Amino acid sequence: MTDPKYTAKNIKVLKGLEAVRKRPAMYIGGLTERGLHHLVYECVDNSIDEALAGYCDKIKVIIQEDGYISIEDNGRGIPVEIHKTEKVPAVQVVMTVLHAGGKFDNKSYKVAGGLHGVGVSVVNALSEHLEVEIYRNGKVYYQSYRKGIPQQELEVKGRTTRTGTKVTFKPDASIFEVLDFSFDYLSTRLREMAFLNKGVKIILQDLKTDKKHNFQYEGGINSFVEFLNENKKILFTEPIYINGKKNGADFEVSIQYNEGFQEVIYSFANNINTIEGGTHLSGFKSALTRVVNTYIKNANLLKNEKVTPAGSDIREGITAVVSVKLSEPQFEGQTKTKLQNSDIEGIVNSIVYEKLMEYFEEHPLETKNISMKAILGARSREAARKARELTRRKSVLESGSLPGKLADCSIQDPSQTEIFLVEGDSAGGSAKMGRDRTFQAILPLWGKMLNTEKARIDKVLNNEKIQPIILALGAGIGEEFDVSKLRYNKIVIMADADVDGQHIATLLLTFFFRYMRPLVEYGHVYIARPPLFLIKKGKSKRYVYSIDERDEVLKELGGKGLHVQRYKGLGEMNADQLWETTLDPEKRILTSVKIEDSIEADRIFTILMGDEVEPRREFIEQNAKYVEVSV
Ligand code: 0RA
Repeated sequence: MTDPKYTAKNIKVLKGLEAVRKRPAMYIGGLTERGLHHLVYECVDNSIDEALAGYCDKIKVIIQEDGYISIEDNGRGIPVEIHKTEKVPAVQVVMTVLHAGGKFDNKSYKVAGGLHGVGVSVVNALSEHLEVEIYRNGKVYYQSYRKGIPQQELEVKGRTTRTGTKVTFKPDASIFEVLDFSFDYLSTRLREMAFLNKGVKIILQDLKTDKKHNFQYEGGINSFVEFLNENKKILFTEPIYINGKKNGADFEVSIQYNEGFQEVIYSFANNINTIEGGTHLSGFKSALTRVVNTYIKNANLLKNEKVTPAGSDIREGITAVVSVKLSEPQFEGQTKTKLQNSDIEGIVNSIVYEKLMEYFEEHPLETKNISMKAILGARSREAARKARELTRRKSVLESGSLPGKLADCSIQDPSQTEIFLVEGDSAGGSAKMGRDRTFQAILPLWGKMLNTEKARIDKVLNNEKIQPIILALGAGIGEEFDVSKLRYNKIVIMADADVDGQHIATLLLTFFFRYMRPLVEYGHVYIARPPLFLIKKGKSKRYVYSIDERDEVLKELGGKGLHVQRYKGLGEMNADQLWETTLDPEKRILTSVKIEDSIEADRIFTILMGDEVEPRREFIEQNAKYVEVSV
């Protein structure tokens, strides 16, 4: 410790850890559920890198009973040799120096260091306690840390014949707002990792509940696509699989069509979900369009008809997963999830063009199905355009005219305003009278709500229930939807607290998710929660919002002179009551609808609104009261 150089380094390390502890959210994207689980992914990413390098095929994630979680792999083990410049074992450098992870190896590409890619030292800095065990050179090495600070030198704890790394940590309770690891949350991402890294076995176990999942997919992204289409009616069984390697980039795509009209394409770069797309996705899309149109032309499928399928027609009903692995991914965009590397576009385009042409030659039946579907898509787009023009003449999508039933608010600044979509005319009337008209607008909904999961855009545009919503929100629909034109900051769905109310709320959510997705992604959508009961005792009254709360309040107030009124619907409340319970920002309960994971959300909407009855029944049974928040 008297070596001055060593001390200086020590100070540098402490400064690094301090920076992380000072601004933790900046490193892991939040301190709630998301940030907490990010710690786990950071560790798993390192193990996945070891798998990509070909040295590891098994990763075990175990939620412990005492707030700890462990991530174990059977890779080579983090190096323990003394680091040339830092003069301590390499593992200690990896654990305590920011971004040190990648400096010891020259793997061609890796996951870690990607999106938030901050390195395991950040996990260490944000852990109350962390232990690392390394199995390497026939020995078991051990070191532990508190808040990132080593508690002893790396020591040999025993002998072993295996190799690998095990990291066990307990997140710092003084930093995180949430400390419970969620089996379901981890499950979704780990399953995705297993799809994207064919053959790697990922085990997730929760010792608190005895739940366990084993993810291992020899089919890789083909299995992923089959999973995504699980509850849909497919056009052909075997997914189309294309892969290729060029200039150090490894590309693969799996494609399967279903009878629906949604375009579901997930793209990944180095296992990171590129939500905003990028060059790999656009390379794929343009090649697909070119191949299908070439086939349609050569097979003379259009005869003399004057429609040309556009890319979006060709992608109606497609489910695909695009995955590229490359050495130096560059990301751009609002959430840094858009792949930027320009050479990838051409590489992907040429691989897909060549191999899909080949596939089309060998699979005439599938090819004809895909092409005919694209032609149908083009025809319906033409019909939609006409429908849109009709509605446009009534200036549906242009600025200006507002729906007749809308009771608008008086202030203009959209960041301050709210709109309530109210089911039922009597509730709509009470809401209009009870609201604060300066910032709250009311749109009563009437007519039959369309299931947009099963409809094309032309039908959606002409639906009498949906049209006023498009008009009132003022931001367009579908590909033309522009969230910056939104006339209100909060869009609140207000429906009865019964099964019918739930159903209408789900239909509206489905519509928003499919046709105004940014609305949901940017967190503008809410569901109002009207009270279920009013409990009166003498002059005092209490509104309660659940059965449990009712029982609690009844106990609290005691037996005598209590009067309990049950609200069957919003319509039973007068204007004042509606204000007090459901409109007043000070008192109301709103559930925010957020998409944490659009892959999961897509599956949920397919299950809830699609053709297959059995999975819907099962889902509703299992998730009955969570339906509204689970996207
Ligand atoms: C750098 C070099 C080597 C392995 C690793 C890192 C490594 C890191 C982690 C993190 C979790 N599990 C891991 N497994 C391996 C290879 C060193 C060598 O043997 O040449």
